[in-house]
Amino acid sequence: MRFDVLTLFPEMIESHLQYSILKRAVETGIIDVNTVNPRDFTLDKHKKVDDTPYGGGAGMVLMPQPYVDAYESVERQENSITIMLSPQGEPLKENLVKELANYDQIVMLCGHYEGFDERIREIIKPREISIGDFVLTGGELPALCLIDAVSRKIEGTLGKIESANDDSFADGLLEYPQYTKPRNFRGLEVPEVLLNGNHKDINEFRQEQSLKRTKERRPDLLY
Ligand code: 4GO
Repeated sequence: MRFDVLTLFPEMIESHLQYSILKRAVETGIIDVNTVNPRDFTLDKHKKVDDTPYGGGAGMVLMPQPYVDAYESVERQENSITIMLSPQGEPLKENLVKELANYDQIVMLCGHYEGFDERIREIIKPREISIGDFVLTGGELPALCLIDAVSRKIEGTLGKIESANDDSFADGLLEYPQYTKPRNFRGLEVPEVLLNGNHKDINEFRQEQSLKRTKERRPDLLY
């Protein structure tokens, strides 16, 4: 899977890939992340990427030329999708993450400041995706969330593919509680059923706990 990220702050993307599971995925070639900086495509000597909004109002708007030229410089593979990270987008859910994991290339547009000149959307026609109903200063953190969530669906990224099968949302429910050593910590015991090696009982217990948790915390997931 190849990710191409259009961003004015490429270090924000690169720094996140230096740790843990994503670092290993990059090293083993399971994912390949490239950044393109629209500032490198500006035509004026001040390398200006934004300007004040027509009609007035606060903040700065990203100009179309650097973004569109940066976008057109990205070499496109056959099975590729372009995504704009924006609070106005379709909410990112586990099913969408799975769908995106089927592409060979994901091109992402990260904005900053007040957002994009509308003509960037009109020309590039990206699929617009949001990681939640809140506004951030830039699209880089959402892009990283997407890279992270999609990467862990790709075979070979996680140690065992089973570790993704038990995730929250994998079966539409929240994950059951997990325990590790010691058996007693500050008087709190690990549930007995997890210690007796009876896998039928263990599965039943976990299924019950998943359902209980989902009912309490996210009843919206059940209907
Ligand atoms: C995406 C981008 C929030 C999200 C963003 C989100 N804020 N909820 N901010 O996924 C254009 C300028 C959008 C800043 C960007």
